[in-house]
Amino acid sequence: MSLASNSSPLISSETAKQHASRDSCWIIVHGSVYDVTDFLDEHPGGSQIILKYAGQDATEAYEPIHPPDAITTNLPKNKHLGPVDPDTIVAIAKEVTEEEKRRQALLAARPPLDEIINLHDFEVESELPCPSAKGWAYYSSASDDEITIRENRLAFQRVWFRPRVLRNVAKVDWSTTILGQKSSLPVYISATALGKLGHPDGELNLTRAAGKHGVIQMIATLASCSFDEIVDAGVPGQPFFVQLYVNRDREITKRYVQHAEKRGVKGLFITVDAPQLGRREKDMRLKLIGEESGAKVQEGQKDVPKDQGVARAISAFIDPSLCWDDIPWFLSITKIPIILKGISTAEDALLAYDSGVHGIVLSNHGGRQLDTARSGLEILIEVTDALKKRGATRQFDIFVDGGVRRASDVLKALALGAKAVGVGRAFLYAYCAYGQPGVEKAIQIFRDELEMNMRLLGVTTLDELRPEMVDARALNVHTGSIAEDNLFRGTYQPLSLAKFRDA
Ligand code: 173
Repeated sequence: MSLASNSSPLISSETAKQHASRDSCWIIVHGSVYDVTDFLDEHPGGSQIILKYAGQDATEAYEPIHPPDAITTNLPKNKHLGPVDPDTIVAIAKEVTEEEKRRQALLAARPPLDEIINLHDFEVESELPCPSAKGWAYYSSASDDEITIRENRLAFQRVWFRPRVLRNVAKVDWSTTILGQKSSLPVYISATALGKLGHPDGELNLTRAAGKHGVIQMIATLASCSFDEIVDAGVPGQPFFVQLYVNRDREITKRYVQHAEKRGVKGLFITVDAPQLGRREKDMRLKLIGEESGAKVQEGQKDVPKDQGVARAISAFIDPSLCWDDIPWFLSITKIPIILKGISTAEDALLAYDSGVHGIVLSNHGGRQLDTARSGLEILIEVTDALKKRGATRQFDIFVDGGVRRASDVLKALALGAKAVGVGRAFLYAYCAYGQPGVEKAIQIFRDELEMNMRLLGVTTLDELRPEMVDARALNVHTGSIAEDNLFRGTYQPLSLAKFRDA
């Protein structure tokens, strides 16, 4: 749908084509023509990527990386030139790209969904239909040597169960409340950005599955679908959380938060572990935003080398000066419960408690930020100990994310004091490969595994979980061996090094 005024005359695509230079650059997005000449140097992804589409329809390249309203809100009204004449657009024959042909062939070759029996399966399969190898590289990559992303799995395997028996587990119930909201699982869908790189419907796959099965979705600031599109796609009363990257311009952040509050969002998860984005080398090597990108990492900074990857290119607005002193301001602008996402030590957990926020997520951002940071699960023990020593009595929820792929992982985290856990990639991969039914299947897998694991552990409700039900003595011992044929190993691809050019 075009937001340009209905009264604007139609612009032929031939006319648009004549504005294909740095001096006069028009592009077509969602059927409307925009004059982006003056915006070229301000584009966070650099000017080259826009110039590649100068005079042409840029919708396909634009869609996965921007919310639909990004261009209409960022560009002054007088640069919205009007609707393109649809007859002239049809005249431009659209070629099916090699990439799209490859994706279609891979989609056709997927295993049927009923052959997917665990969450690792999605991780392997989603590589195939991801619209581009570059999208896959963006999602799957983690920082530097990708040690932390692997540790997130390994940590769960250093915790062992101490199951109780003969406890009448005929009926088990794994439902809970998260920030006062009913949830059918002790798991919420954590924020992941740029969903349309993985599936044409992007994050709406999550919204629809979550609404149907009573699971809570955290909406990413940098989702491909706009915040309102996602909330509008929910069933009546469907609870949402929102993830927040804090803008250098606090007025923008304030408007975003207050809009979220008006739309009924139930939890504000402020990301605190990303004052600068980690270097994700798979993403950098594939140069998602194009050979010629020259993306700007930060405002006021000259074009950076072309290998920075998409996430860095579009994160220029994030404020690296965010600090503890800002917390009272956040508490003053909204009544939504505030959770700090990305706490990694007991010291910071205590600061968060003292600051008055409602909770924390012990997280290393899926291994995408500081490599060799510890797993959320490991931090959980020192945090619960520290809060106990402090004599903490007020409601203060602790969440954990990173590497959760099994109900047994969830139960370990809950036994050690987490209220619920976040799962990002596994749900994302489920929809890359299978759309909404994939996400529903992932939820079903959690349910099936929770039922079995709770019975075998000897608990009928989640509040019966206790630290004594696990042996976590090895958790902070960062050595030890894992069976070579462990399923999760197959899901991580080897990193590569720079290659010699062919002679
Ligand atoms: O992990 C990420 O990739 C992420 O959080 C992000 C940050 C900025 C832009 C896009 C994604």
